[in-house]
Formats: sequence, C-alpha cells, structure tokens
Amino acid sequence: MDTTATALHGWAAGEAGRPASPDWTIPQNWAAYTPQEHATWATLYRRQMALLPGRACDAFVDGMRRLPIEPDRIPDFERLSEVLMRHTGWQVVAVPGLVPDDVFFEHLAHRRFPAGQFIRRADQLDYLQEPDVFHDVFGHVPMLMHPVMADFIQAYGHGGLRAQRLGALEMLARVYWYTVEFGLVREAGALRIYGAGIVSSASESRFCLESPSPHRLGFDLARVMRTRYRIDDFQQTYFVLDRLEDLLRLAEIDFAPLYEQVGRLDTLPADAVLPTDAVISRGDGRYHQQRV
Ligand code: HBI
Ligand code: FE
Repeated sequence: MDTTATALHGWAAGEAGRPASPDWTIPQNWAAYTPQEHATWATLYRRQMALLPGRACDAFVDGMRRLPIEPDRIPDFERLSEVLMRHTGWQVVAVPGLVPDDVFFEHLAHRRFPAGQFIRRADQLDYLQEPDVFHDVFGHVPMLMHPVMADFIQAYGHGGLRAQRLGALEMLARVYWYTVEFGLVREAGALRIYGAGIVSSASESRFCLESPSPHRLGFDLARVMRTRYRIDDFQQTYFVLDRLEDLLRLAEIDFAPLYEQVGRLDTLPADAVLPTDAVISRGDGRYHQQRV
C-alpha cells in the first residue's frame, strides 16, 4: 500500500497497511484531494464523455445525467449516496483499493458499493491495477441507478458469499467480469457498452465495438462461467445481452446446480468459439496475435 496516499488523505492505517475498520472503509476525505487530483479526474472525464455518445447504453447515460458527477472535480461520495439512495437504495463507501473478496461481497450484499478513494497518477491515465475513484465512480455508479443492475450487483454479493462456501468463486467471478465489468448489450439496432471496465477506458470503449479483433458472442450463463479472461489487456471476447433486463433473471437463478455441471467441464480459453455459440461477430484475433 502506498503510504504517501495514507499520509495525504489522513486515514489511519493499521498493521501492514490494513485500514483500522474491519469492513475496510475509510473516510473519503474529499477536502484533501489536491488540484492536481481533480485535474486528473477532469482529463479522464472529458476524454470518456466525448467517446460515449452512441457507444454507452442509455441506462449509463441516464444514470450519469441524474447523478452529481461533474466534469472538473472528483465526486463527493456523500452526495452520490444521497441520490442513489433515493433511486435504488445504494450507497458509495470509500476503500483504499482492492479489498478481500468476502469484504467486497458483504458490502454489495448490503447495497454499499466500495469505491477506491484514490485517483490514478497523471502518468497512469490508461492503465492501473487497482480500481480507483475514476473506474469505480465513473464506470460503476451510473449503472447503479438502473434498478435491474442495482438488484443484480446485490445478488452478486450474496452469490459471492455462497460461491465461496461452495468453492465456486472462479466461476461466479467470470460472470461478473463478462457482465458488470466488460458487458455489451444490444440497443437501438447496434451493440452498446454497459460494462464499467469498458466505459472507464478510452481505448477499450473503441476496441470493444469497432475492432475486428475480438469475438462478440451472445451471452450464455454456463458458457461464460467456463471462460477465462484477460486482466491485463483488452478482452478477446465480449458477451452480449439482448437486453439489460436479462440480468434480472440471472440474479434469480440458483447457481449451485450450474456450478456442479460447469465444474465438470473444461475451462475455455478467452478466445474460444464453440459450435454452439451465438456468434454476433467472429474476431480475427489480430490484435492479440501481434502482442505475443
Ligand atoms: N475490491 N475494491 C474492490 N473492487 C472490486 O471490484 C473487487 C474487490 N475485491 C475482490 C473483487 N473485486 C473480485 O475479485 C470479486 O468480484 C471476485
Ligand atoms: Fe470494477
């Protein structure tokens, strides 16, 4: 953990950089963000907002419009929570970065979205390993204004706690990855983005829709559960929902029998295409071939 950030933002870290509170929350300490940090937000915000018309789904655009998320300053979590609470009963709480799985799931199960308190450095605009306030707030929070996504992410929290007990966390995490983080949806006769990992990334916002390289496949729950993913590069496959409302059904499915079934099958590489896949566009794979 970066002790400079600790000093800057004045929260008390315990042993090994672990924050003092058991749920890993820390004060956002909004007043302590520096002008440079707000300027980093402004750069990222402007860049994404220019890209998203016609690419991001209506739910995202709508959520963004109704929230106190502004161009030139890092949002204040308390103000976000007030509006979210009124619409879908969610809150945003600050955490230092990645938190342990069980802590993460516990928050989601209680409709608290843990958002990174820090913002990436100005020389890391395009890639960082831990979720920061831009990824978490710009990427995730607008979708939490959508009732279906609001329920789905809470269900993921409950499902995560259960999957841990069943030893099936990997399978469930793939569902989160290919929906909440990197999901596409059909809308207005085209494909649009709803995944937070994409809407918060300038290059992937274009790549996922416009590059001939990745596969775009119809979403299938059991198929997604078997599919590995890239954490360090653009995705090789995007899974497409027919409508966001399909997530609602997903939130209601009992995953336990599926874990049994899928657990007996081989996992699939991130670039697989099966005869049973609903292929929307088959990628040529060129982007990733050039990178090995
Ligand atoms: N912590 N802050 C934060 N954000 C995440 O998205 C996150 C996390 N801890 C664990 C985790 N995600 C995932 O690996 C689980 O969804 C499996
Ligand atoms: Fe995320």
